[in-house]
Amino acid sequence: MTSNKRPGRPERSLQELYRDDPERADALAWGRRGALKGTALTSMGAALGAAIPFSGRMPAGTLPELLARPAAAQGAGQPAAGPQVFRMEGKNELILLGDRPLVAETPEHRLDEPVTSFRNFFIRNNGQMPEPVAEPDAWELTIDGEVNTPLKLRLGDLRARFANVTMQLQMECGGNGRASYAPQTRGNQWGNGAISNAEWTGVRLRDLLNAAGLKPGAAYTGHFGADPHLSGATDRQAINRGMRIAKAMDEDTMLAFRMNGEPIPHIHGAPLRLITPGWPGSFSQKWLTRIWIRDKVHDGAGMGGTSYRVPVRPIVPGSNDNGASFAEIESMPVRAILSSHAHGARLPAGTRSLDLRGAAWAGDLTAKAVHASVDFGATWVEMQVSAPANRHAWQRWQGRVTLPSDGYFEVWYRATDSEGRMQPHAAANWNPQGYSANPISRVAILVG
Ligand SMILES: Nc1nc2c(c(=O)[nH]1)N[C@H]1C(S)=C(S)[C@@H](COP(=O)(O)O)O[C@H]1N2
Ligand SMILES: [Mo]
Repeated sequence: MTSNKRPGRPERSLQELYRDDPERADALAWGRRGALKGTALTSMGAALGAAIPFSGRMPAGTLPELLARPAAAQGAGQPAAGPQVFRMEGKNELILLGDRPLVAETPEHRLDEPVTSFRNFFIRNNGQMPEPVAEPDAWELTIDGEVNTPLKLRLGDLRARFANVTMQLQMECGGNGRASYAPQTRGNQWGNGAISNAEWTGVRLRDLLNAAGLKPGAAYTGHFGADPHLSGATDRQAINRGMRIAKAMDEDTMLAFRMNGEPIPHIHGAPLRLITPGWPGSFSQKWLTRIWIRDKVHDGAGMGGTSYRVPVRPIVPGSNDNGASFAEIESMPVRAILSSHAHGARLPAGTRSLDLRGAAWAGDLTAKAVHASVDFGATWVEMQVSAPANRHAWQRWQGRVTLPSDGYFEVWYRATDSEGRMQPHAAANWNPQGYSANPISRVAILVG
């Protein structure tokens, strides 16, 4: 505590500074050569509660993750500093991001099941919840617009008339990872937990579209659900998105009526929902009542402008842009989660290896590799990545890393997609609504 030119700052304020002004915090805490200054090292060590064995390998400008993101944000710390918890019968505690509409994220380490259970399934509503129906088989679905024979089908008929298929399918919110954007964008500040991989049973959308007969001009779908708009206005949709016909005709795009072998839970879209795997979750309309086939790009709620659209040429982070020249997000980018260890986990003194596991996925592609590092990215260990259960299912990964001593470590983990694209070091292609952030993830581990 000798060569510090700053006035005596209590350690807590360093943590606050990291949160409020990371650039200034880094400028104060880090030397130009990327080594910690003595005083800052002491402060950080004290704030973290442990020495940092690999501090010499921390790239300049790197915030210790436990300071930037207190462990309570993943449900592992003290409730006082933590986020609001969402409790619902049958579910583990979720992280409440919003209550009107209801938005709740799964803590990343809870996504440790190969098939995501109801207990650990995230929730993203844009409107109010519709009333549950007494007779699911009487639920009606309309397919109209650019078709030769409009269809009006009851769920019972739909199930009996078309081939039933069962698949594990990833469904990820387009805003997953949004909290990693700097500057912060508007929207729910998701960490990595807006991802699911349940086993869905239903019928292929393409079978229905073939039965209805697409007209030559059929270009897009438009999806309608029974959930009322937040305002209660009956002429407005809570969300009303649509996709290119090619994705609607993909053999994995499903009208689902069962999730993990049971009727779909009400909150996840009972009795009938779309599952459009690998694309933003907003394409997976819940409480589905109608699919309108359009002869042009659908223009409902959540379409156009900056909604689910990202710059084709990067824009200045934080700037305004009406999104007119942006492109629709289709296949989601490659990403990995770590489910074996919670952020901020404390392990017994003497622990010298970590058995890591998690999941990886890459939209319509697959993950061909996952690497993990415990020395701030200086060296990486290749993990074993399993094949997906079927196309559009996530892939589980596992592997072991070794530690040289007790202390503060960070597990960095990143996936590479089947076309060789790797998760970037920081959230890229900043956009006003914060979609498609997939930077390398970091989880802090304290040994001893
Ligand atoms: N009818 C309807 N469908 C919807 C939504 C909605 O608000 N209403 N939200 C969408 C969004 S943005 C996502 S990410 C997923 C979330 O599905 P879940 O709540 O089952 O996790 O549903 C999509 N389908
Ligand atoms: Mo979403």
